[in-house]
Amino acid sequence: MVEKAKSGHPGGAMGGADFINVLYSEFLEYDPENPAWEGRDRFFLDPGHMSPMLYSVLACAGKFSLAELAQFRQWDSPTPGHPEVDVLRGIENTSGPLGQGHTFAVGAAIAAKFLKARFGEVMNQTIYAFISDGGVQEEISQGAGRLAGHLGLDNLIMFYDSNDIQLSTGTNAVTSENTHAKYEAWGWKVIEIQGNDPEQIRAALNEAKAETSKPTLIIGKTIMGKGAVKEDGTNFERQCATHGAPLSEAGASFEKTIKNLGGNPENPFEFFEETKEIYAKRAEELKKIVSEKKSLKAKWAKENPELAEKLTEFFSGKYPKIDWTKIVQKPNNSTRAASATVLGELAKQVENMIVASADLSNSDKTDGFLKQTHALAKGDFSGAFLQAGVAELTMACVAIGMALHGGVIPACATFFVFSDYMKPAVRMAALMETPVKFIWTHDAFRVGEDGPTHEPVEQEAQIRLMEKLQNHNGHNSMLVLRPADAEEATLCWKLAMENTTTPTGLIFSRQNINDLPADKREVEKGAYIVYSDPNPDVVLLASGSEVATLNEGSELLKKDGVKIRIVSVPSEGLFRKQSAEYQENILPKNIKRFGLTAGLPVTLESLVGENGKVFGLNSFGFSAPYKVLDEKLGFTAKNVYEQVKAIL
Ligand SMILES: Cc1ncc(C[n+]2csc(CCOP(=O)(O)OP(=O)(O)O)c2C)c(N)n1
Ligand SMILES: [Mg+2]
Repeated sequence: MVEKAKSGHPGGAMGGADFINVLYSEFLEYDPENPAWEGRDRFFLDPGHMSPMLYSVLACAGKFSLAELAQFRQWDSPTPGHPEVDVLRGIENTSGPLGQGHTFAVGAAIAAKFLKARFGEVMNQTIYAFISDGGVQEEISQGAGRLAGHLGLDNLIMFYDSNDIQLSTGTNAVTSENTHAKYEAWGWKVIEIQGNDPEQIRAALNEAKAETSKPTLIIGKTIMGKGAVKEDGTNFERQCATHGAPLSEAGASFEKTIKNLGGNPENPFEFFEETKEIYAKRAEELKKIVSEKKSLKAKWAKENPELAEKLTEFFSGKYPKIDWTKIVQKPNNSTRAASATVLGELAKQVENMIVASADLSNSDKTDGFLKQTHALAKGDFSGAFLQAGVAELTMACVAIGMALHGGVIPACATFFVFSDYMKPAVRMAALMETPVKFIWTHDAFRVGEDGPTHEPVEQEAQIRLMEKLQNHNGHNSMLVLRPADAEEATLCWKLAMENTTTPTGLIFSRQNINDLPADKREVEKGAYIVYSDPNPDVVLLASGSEVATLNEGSELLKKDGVKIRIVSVPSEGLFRKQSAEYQENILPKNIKRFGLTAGLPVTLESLVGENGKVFGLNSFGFSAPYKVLDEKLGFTAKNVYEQVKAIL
């Protein structure tokens, strides 16, 4: 595949192929007739560059044709360079950014435990992960390893393709850690094998499956570029050069290598007879395994009709039934506290929601949810809250893994400034169209005394870029909502729950906000008129708590006879999806605009345009009580008045 594409990564895939072949032909339980069957085992690949290995076993299992393999890395082919989630083809996750794939597996294993605690044996599955040297080195593996060990995820089996070679060097150039001891210290069972020996792979997988209290790491010592030979027939294995270049380019002979491996260099795209037999036999076995599991489930469903209905509902991925009238907000509250009110009700009404926090539950107010449930713990997955520890990227990937598993609705929370630690995962959630809810509180410099390290400035502009990036379905790849008061917070949460096709970011304030005078908050349009005089002279627009500041400033402007309109923009991305007519109604072209943002001015510049002005923050901020910062930085009614007067 790599040779034909003239690009790709053959070496790692050649070394890892033995493991994945044994896994798919003997262990992984799935339904060949119904790839989306919720009870299937899951396989999560971490090193996406080893995609040829995955596409190949999936081709053996009938999910790809040889012609599709030959289209590797080409325009519009189902075999892109790095695999992209496609459950119908057996691909559970998009992989490529090292470290994330195996962390998704940890999330999936948590979701599986959560569901098993509620539905019993019908949700008994094994989650497999495949990691390589790169993934082990990525910092996120610390979080994933810690959490999996701490929670005793005995349904998780991870194979470590330990070929001692990475992209530009041998691993010995960068690490001398004892990976075996490290995972053991985290509470894993660790087995070491020769990773190209099918007997040892089989034995290790059986041992791992029998484990009942810990996740298992199988360290497989594998051979990079297994079987590669040079033109003169001498060995060309364990060469760094085969990591990322076709064999012929790396210094091996493609023809001789194919021959050495038993293939036909004239026609390398071919199933060997024995391979066909192995996979045909597996297909028969799977039929039996699946029909047994399904009849067990049918019996269970008959005995537990309500549970069975619930299971179907959980896996429908649809917007759950929520009675929003139960949510009553206190006046003039912070939006994080308003979010806690919503979460408290969601905990009661949405039984398959799992909320996580990176050690900030009492600050990010996910404790509103936690108070109605309890944390997940080793041996007890009856709760619905994940204490993720201080590990934002891990938490984000775990939440994504839960969503990929299906059956649960994950949300995760931290301070907005630390969304920086999560951005690579947010991007993957957006690419994979996983509907994770990212809760970010302490939305602006008003964290005050904590100072510039904790004051988000450029974060809103940065995360809103994801609203402008389209996913494969041509939709905004993410929904980003920053509500302007407590009532808007409820409505934004409603939009987040209704959004089952992309991730949602919810940005909440730390400080209290005065309620807006709006009668009707049309947050679903992305922007709406909070207040308007007839024939306004100026439109004041903002998101979040700045809307309330505009409102205060407008009182001073009105005293001067200025006619104003105030617009709240919880989501520019959503607003831009409305009809041109709606957009024009809200922001008429011929009226001057003034934008106020606690973020970088660029956050609002495209909405305000040239015929107006944005007042924002151009620096990292300062350490002081937030009311002092409001004064010093100009986030006051008086400054709004002065700024607006200056442009009129
Ligand atoms: C987050 C991230 N950083 C860097 C890369 C680029 N990259 C791809 S593979 C690789 C190293 C691979 O080493 P290993 O995982 O051992 O794979 P092998 O060389 O054995 O195939 C690197 C640095 C990446 N894909 N993701
Ligand atoms: Mg390696």
